[in-house]
Amino acid sequence: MKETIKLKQENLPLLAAKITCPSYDRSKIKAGIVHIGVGGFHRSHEAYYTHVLMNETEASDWGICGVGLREVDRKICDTLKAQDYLYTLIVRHPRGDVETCVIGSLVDFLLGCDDPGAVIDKMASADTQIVSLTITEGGYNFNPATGEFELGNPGVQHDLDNPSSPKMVFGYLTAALKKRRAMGLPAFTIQSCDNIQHNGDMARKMLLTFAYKQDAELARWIESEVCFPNAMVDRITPVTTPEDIAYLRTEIGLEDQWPVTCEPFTQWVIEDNFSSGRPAWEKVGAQFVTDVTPYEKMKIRLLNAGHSVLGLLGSIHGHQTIDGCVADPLFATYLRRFMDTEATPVLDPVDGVELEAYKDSLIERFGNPNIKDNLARICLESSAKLPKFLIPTIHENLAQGGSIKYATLVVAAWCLYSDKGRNRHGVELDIVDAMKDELHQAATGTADDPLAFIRLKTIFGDLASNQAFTGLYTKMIHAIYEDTDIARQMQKILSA
Ligand code: CS2
Repeated sequence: MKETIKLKQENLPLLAAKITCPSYDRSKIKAGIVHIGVGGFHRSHEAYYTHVLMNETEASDWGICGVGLREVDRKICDTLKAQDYLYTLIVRHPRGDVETCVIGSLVDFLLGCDDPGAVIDKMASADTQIVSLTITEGGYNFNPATGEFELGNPGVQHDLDNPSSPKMVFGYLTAALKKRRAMGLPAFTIQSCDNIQHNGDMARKMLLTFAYKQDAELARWIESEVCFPNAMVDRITPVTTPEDIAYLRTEIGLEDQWPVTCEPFTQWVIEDNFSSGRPAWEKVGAQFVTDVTPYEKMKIRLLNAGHSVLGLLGSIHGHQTIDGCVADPLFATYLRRFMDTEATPVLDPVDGVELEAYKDSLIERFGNPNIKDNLARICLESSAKLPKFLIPTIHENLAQGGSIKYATLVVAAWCLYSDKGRNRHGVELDIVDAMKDELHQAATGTADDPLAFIRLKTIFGDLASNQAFTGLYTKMIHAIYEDTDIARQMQKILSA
């Protein structure tokens, strides 16, 4: 077997002959950013931009200290630590060319469940100017229908009772800000990188609700001192597979236990609203704007919703991946029709963006055959995603008398998916969702009451009392329960 080199700081000089490595001196980097939620997306996006910035300019104040709050984060913590926080980014182009580079912007990692005080101290240190988040849509702890903070969550009660050993992100942020204020340090920026429209405003609202419960005076300080820039983030990043690890071993002779694979496309549009300093990410492709609203709406309602459309319909049909779906002409046509007739009419114009070209590019990106983006990842936590990605499009079209049939079939398919948990061939589906039991419970009522699923108010709001919706939805429910061949139903809708 070919000899391999372990990914570690001391091996970088050896590795530099085989793969692009950081050109900056990592020993001089200070962690100006603390990032909570070091998944594949953070590593292909914010950490990547920051790494390129360090390669190209003097930016040694902006290293990243990764943070995981829970036991499930132990694996990434241990893996990165054993590699001096280095990892490889594998960028796969549609035609097969592959670019690889070692990313060096992560310089530390702390695990909250082991030592909450260490995480709070790190956030409260004078070096930290930004705390950024990729905690997923569900991590914001909002009620999907009302958008309000869920005070009833037992984790919230725990954090209110134990301010110095919190479990949830808002408990940590509040504790760290309290400490900074007491030390006379300026507030840090809280920078959300999740797929939520107005993600900064959402983070602000959730944090303030929590902080007011804990300490009203501190909450008022947070309200006036902390900036929460809204941002649109984009780079398709599938789950790392054993093949990715094997690829580096055999092609490069590099031993990396947790690389990240992603597509070549990347975009980051950020509102220039920071509490203190920020990296000059605009030098490496990020766009700073005064209002991110049209960009984020366009991306969430077309890309993320498009993913969910393919994810749910494709899962029932038996497709495995997003590129597998768009290689199927029926699914590709259905997706484009959804985008053109339902998503686009409720979007606002975006300066400098031609929507037709944007949609063309999305379908091309989805079709990248070297990005095997599994539908299980796409359908993960649908209960937190659909209320942000898809259901608002239905509401807005209902309000203006627009088409809803393409999106409505997706909701009906979600009911069938939650009810049976199997695809049309009877193969069990890998469903991961914080509301899995409630969704299943509601969906099983469909046989007696076709609207049982959409009566879940926390997700659907008052959709069950909208007759224009329920009439169509009921028909679709009957149709797919009688004939689970979802492709036939899609075909019928396309030709109606
Ligand atoms: C996906 C996103 O989670 C999802 O459902 O739509 O992770 C998507 O791949 C990213 O937002 C792309 O930027």
